[in-house]
Amino acid sequence: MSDGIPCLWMRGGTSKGAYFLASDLPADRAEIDDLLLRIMGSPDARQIDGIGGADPLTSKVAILSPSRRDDADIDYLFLQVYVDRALVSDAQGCGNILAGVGPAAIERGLVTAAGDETPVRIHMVNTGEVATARIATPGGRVSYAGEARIDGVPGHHAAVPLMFDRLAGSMTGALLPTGHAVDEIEGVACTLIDNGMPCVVMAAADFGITGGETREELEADGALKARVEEIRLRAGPMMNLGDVTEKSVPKMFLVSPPRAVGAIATRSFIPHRVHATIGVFAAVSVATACTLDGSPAAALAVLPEDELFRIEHPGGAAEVLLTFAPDGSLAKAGLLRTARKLFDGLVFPGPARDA
Ligand code: NQM
Repeated sequence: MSDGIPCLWMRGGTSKGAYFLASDLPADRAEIDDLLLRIMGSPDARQIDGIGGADPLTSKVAILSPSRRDDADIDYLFLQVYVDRALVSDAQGCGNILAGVGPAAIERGLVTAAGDETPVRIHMVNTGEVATARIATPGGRVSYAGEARIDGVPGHHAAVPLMFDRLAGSMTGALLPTGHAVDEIEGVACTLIDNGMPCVVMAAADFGITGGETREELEADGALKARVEEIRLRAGPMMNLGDVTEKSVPKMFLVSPPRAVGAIATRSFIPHRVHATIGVFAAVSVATACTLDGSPAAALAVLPEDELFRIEHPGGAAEVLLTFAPDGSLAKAGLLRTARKLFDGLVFPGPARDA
C-alpha cells in the first residue's frame, strides 16, 4: 500500500467522497476500515493528516465492484468515515454519494458507455435496493458538463437523474415500522418513516423554533440538540434499529411550513451535525411523510399539484419525484443530482494508528 491506492475523489450531489474499486482494497472489512481511517485522517476534528473534509458530508467513501445480480451492473457499498471518532459505518446508505457511482463505474471500466446516455443499475449493498442512474456519455466518455443545477452546489453540471423502485422499509422492514403514521415520544408527535432512510419527522414548532434557523444556529443550541437526541434514542428501537447510540440513523427532521414554492421546509440532524442541505433518501422519506394523514409533516405541507415535491433545506430545495399507483400506493421515487470528478490519482494512507 506504500505505492498508493487508486482513488477517485468526487462530488456526488451535495456531498464529497473517495471512490475505490473493491479490487484495489483488502478483502477483510476490518482492514478496509483501518485503511480508510488512515486515508481520511480520522479521528481528528480537522482530518489534517488525510483527505477527509472535516465534515460528515465530506468524509464519505464508495466501494464499487461488478454486481452478480441480474438486475444490477454495479455493487455500491457506502461507508461513512466518522471525523472525530475511529469509526467507519455501513449502517446507512447515501444517495448523494450514489450520484457519483455511475460516472465512477464508467471511468473505471466497470460499465461500458452506450450512446449519448448510459443507464447504470446500481445495487446499494447497504440496504439491498437497486437504483438506476442515467449518465451523460457523449462520444463514449463521461461528460460532467451540462445545464442542470441543484441547490447547495454552485454552477451547472450534467444531470444525473436517479430513479428508485422500492425503497420502503430499506433498513427497518416497513415504510412505517411502528405501523402508525404518528407516534408520540417525549410528548412530541413524530412520524417514524423509512422510504430509503430511517427518519423521524417532527414539527419545528414543538421545539420552540421556527424551522428557518441556520445550520450554525441549530448546532449552537445545546438544549435543542439534547432533546432531539433523547427522542432519537427512544425512536431507534421502535424502528427496529436496536440501540442507536453508536449509529448514524435515524435522521432527525424538524419541519415547518414552506418559505418559498416548496412543499415543506426542513432542518435535519444527521444525527449530531446539522445537514447543510438534505440527504437524498431522507428527502424521499420526508416527501412521503407529507402525504400521510396525521403526520406532523402533512399538517404543514403544501402538496404539489404535480408529482414534484420541492423539499426546502438550508441551502435551497431538493426536488423529489413521487409517483403513485392507481391504488394510492407509492410506485416510484426519483431525484435529480449532479456529480463531478475532482481528482483521479493515488492516495497514500497515513501510518498505522497507535493501539
Ligand atoms: O439521505 C447525509 C448526504 C447524506 C445522506 C447523511 C444521503 C441520503 O447528504 O441519501 O445522501 O444523512 O448522513 O450525503
